[in-house]
Amino acid sequence: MLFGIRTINQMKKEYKRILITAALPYANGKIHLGHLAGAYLPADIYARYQRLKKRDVLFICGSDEHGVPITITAENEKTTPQAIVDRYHELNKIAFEKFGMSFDNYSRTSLPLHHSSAQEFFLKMHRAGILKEKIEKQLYDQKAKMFLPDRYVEGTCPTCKAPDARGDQCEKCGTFLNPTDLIDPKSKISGDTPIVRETSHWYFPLGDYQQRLKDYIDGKNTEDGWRDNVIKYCQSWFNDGLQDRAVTRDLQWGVEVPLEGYKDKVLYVWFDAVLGYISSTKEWSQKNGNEKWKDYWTNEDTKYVAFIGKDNVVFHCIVFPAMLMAWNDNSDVKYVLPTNVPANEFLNLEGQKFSKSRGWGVDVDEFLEKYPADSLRYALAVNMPESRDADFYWKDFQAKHNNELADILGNFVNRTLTFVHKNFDGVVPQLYELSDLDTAFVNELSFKPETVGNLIEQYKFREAVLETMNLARFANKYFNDSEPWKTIKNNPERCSTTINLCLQAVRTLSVLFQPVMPGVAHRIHSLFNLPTTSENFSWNNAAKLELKPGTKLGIPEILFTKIEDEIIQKELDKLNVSSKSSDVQVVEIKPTITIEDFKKIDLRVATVVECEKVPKSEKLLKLQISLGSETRQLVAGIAQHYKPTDLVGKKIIVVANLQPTKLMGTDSQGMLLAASDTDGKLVFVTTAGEISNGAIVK
Ligand code: B3M
Ligand code: ZN
Repeated sequence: MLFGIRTINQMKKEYKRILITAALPYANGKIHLGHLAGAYLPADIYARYQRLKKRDVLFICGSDEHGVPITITAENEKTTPQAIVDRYHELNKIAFEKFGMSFDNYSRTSLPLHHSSAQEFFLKMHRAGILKEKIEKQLYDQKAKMFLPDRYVEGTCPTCKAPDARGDQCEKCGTFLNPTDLIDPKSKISGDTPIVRETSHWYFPLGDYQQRLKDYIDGKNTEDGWRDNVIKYCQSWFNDGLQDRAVTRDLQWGVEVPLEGYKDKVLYVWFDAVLGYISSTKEWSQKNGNEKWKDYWTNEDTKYVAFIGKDNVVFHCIVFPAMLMAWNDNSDVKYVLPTNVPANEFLNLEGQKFSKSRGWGVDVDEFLEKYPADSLRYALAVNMPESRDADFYWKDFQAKHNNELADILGNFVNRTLTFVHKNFDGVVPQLYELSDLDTAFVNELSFKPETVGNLIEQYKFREAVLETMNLARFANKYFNDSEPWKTIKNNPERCSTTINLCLQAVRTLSVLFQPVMPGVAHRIHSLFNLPTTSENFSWNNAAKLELKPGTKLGIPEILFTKIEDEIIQKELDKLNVSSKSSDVQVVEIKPTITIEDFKKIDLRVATVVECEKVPKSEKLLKLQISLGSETRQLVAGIAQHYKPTDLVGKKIIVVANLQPTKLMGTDSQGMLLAASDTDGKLVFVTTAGEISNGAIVK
């Protein structure tokens, strides 16, 4: 039996076509670098790679134009939601184009085609008796004559008593709330105190699909390229038990509920948004006068990959599949479920979250006015937040551009082409007998497409790009070791062979870098005077020695102009970060440890009860700390940053099981945790709330 199961799992399904979607960004603001690294760049690398594999690919996206935040923005700006979405749809579409996204269609959910598609889904479920109507109590603004969506209500947080908690969540303490939980609620529209009134809504019974959804997710594993964190996240939802979810809202802006007596309600934004993938595909079919959207969506031979950011996992791995199951149970036309949902973690900027309100961001448009899109794509790709959050640092961007793109890739292309023009009249020279060095190089080339391709198939984009850059490194080394500047004088056949192989490698690199840097790839490729669309630009042929001796080559141009320090300093000044403090963050994260490794460290909360300087030491303080059950002495190197009196009474975190030691003759039983900045500043770690001494930190 077990054997049977294994065999089935090991059979790789042959797909005929690949449908790729990337999360539909809200048309409520401009996309930022975090969005690009989260869902869009990985999706684009994947789509471009699959096209180079000559597979049948359709890449779909569009604007998500509904939801309460859009109506709030419109109110704040005294305009209509339509005007807001028109503005941001256009801006984001242009930003994506500049960034090099290769969507086959970029649609928008305010289109009538989308509204009717979403309504069709709702009606199908309603008619099948799947949806349940429930009467509930909700806050109503008598002055504005409307029910208030969660975010339209503000009041005092019942947990931390912050005065301006939102109806859905308190920003201060993070508690998730219902608007009726708020103390002294106020309508954000009229400022009045809302009343509680009954309203009815339609619910989707997500719990009824729990077992099937669980089976669906259990059938996925990391060997198929599913990310561990995505699977774990779903499992935690299953463990909590799936609940009914309301799919309608008392709002004006959105897809109207297609039932008599419900005209003042719309579909919940997430219900319609995920269906935006389908309607965008339908729009693509309409534009092309075909019905092929059905092939992509309803044919079992389709591999459907949905790229998203981690905050969207539940909607793509649980809610959307359940909706599709509900449809499929009641229709002859059956939709495919996502084959994989590669969700990235978040990208932060210089160590802090992107924040529109705090002005902490980098405008994509502005960025691309000043720096090449491909350099940004490369920098984001090699630092992609695949399994943990990552940061964009300006200094790091500069380093990637200057030290890797210019000094490694640019240098190899340039030195090879320059050499050919100087010594071989700009013509691909002959290949003669291969030396051991040549053979090793040809071998290295020949394995790369498969190695890099497998990584991309596994959604390991960082590694894929690192591997590709390693080829450029290897190629530079081959050039150096072969010393063509010497052999041109004493062994022309050797030199000719070296340069032929270097040119072949330049071509290989142009193909393997195409998914991440399409512009650069195109520029390199055009040097060979080969049509870009030919089989030359195919992944499977990438490492073949296809360049024919005698082919005339174009004149090389500088691929990457270095970015000067002053330019980057200006960017940092804009954000108000010193280049020094940004340097420290670039320190590499140490190698991964297991939870077992971590559990060996016994971290405890303690209170400093006494503190004094260690005699004759400038740096050391001697602390008596209470761990609840015992009092201990420890020595900490923080005397230059804190006076003894700064510490008495403070909660600290200590490593309680560190081997005891003596510092300047003073016993120390444990270590205090502190964070240090590049300028040497040290800050001790403390607790955010009341907690007893001896409490375990985990
Ligand atoms: N607009 C949320 C977001 O941009 C949402 C994604 C919809 S995907 C169907 O994070
Ligand atoms: Zn709170």
